[in-house]
Amino acid sequence: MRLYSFPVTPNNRKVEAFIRHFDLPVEIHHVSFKDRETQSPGFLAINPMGRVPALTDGDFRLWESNAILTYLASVFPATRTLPTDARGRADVDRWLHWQSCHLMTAVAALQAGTTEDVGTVTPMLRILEGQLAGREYLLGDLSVADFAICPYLITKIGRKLDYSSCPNVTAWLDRMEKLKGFVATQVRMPPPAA
Ligand SMILES: N[C@@H](CCC(=O)N[C@@H](CS)C(=O)NCC(=O)O)C(=O)O
Repeated sequence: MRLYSFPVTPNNRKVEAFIRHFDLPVEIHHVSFKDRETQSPGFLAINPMGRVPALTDGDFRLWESNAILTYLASVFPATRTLPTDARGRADVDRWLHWQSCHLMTAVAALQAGTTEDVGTVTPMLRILEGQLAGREYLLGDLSVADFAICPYLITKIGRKLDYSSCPNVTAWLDRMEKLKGFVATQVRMPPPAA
């Protein structure tokens, strides 16, 4: 298996963190945007959207980060991160769709500077706060939903949001950042030139 990725964005980090957390046998290839690698005919044959992440597994080609997460969790069931009963699976899907339809849009607008209004993100933090009450992870046990959602909130902008009324979210983010996969995918800035 081969993952095409770019290390600094949440959509890519969620998948890389998952692979590195569970030491999955997936080769990680960092694409070069500078060389327009994602617009090359070879890459467009893998993902016609010309975006990363994308995964190849033999002749199977998969794109969309959350589809990649659930595929990896299915192929490697020892990760125990994707419930197989109908309700458990629907619960995971709910949070994955929520992330891609709502959380990503709101955080991306802040990141792009389109808005400085955190008013759309704050109610989402409250929803997470309620969900995390009495739970260590979003669904109780660690699941792909945690990997999908947390990278948006541990970006530079995400960390600047006001978590003062969300102690459960704060504790969860601290817990997530300490996971092996997230430690391994931290972007370390080069030291300032002397
Ligand atoms: N919904 C997609 C989003 C993929 C996406 O937008 N990837 C960005 C990086 S986070 C990208 O490849 N951008 C390059 C471009 O638009 O040319 C997913 O979750 O995988």
